[in-house]
Amino acid sequence: MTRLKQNDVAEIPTSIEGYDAELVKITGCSLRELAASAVGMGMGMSMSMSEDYAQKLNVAVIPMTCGQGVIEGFVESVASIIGYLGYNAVITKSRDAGGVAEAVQNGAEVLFMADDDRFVAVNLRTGKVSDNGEATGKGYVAGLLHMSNGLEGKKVLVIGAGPVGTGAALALMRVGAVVSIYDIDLSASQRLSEVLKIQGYAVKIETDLDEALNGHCILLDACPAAEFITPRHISENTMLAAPGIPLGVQASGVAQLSNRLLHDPLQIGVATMMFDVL
Ligand code: 2YG
Repeated sequence: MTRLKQNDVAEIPTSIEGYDAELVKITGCSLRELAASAVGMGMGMSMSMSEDYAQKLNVAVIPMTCGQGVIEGFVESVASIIGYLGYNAVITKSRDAGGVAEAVQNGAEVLFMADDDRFVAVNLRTGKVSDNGEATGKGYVAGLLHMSNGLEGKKVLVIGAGPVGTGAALALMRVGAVVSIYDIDLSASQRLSEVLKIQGYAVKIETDLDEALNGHCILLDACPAAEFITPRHISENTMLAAPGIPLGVQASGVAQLSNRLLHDPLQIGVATMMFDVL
């Protein structure tokens, strides 16, 4: 998982409305609709749940100083995304254990916190836990589903067999996509293939990235490499879902893809985590 930098998240709180308008243009869904569909909630249930639920539900976002420490703007961005969805999100004054204690004492029901390895949301009342990697994978598949008017029987290439790629592959199998996996580490692809086989799903393992990119129009970039997708991999049918930073496609490719590119540093993952723990 790539560590975000301050300038990856600095604008999120002030640009969330514009971001959502862009998301509607690309997927036809708002952030709330997309996250709700990612966790299998019909709009009715999630709207009603989130309407009356929103006023009451208290969410705390807790800065964590361990490892490489806090990222300037990270908790502010997480809180602004949750607030935009209609929930009461508060950043704790204290950090780490003190922040957890403060959140619980102030009656928070859902906690969001991230160290260098895990970014989780926990629902103290139900015990539900949502991991950012898996939630991001699910959220981006929901986006692809809306962008492609259904993925049943369609070939999708997942690049990266880590937490995001795993969440995405599982969500893709559930909607009937024909999934291929590429990871620079073949054993990671094999492990993911095993996980999916246990759940009754068969995937194809790709061993040559260039060949795999040339053989697929629907791509889900779940790997930390930058700019490995070049214009010659992109046709007018190419659709790219690219969660997080860095973006795997070169600037010229971004222009070619225009609104067939779904990409953000944090929003879809956080919004899906929120609905995941409701
Ligand atoms: O509390 C803080 O400010 C820091 N302890 C947050 C550290 C987050 C580190 N993780 C990442 O930057 C990413 N894995 C977060 C999720 C990326 C979403 N695609």
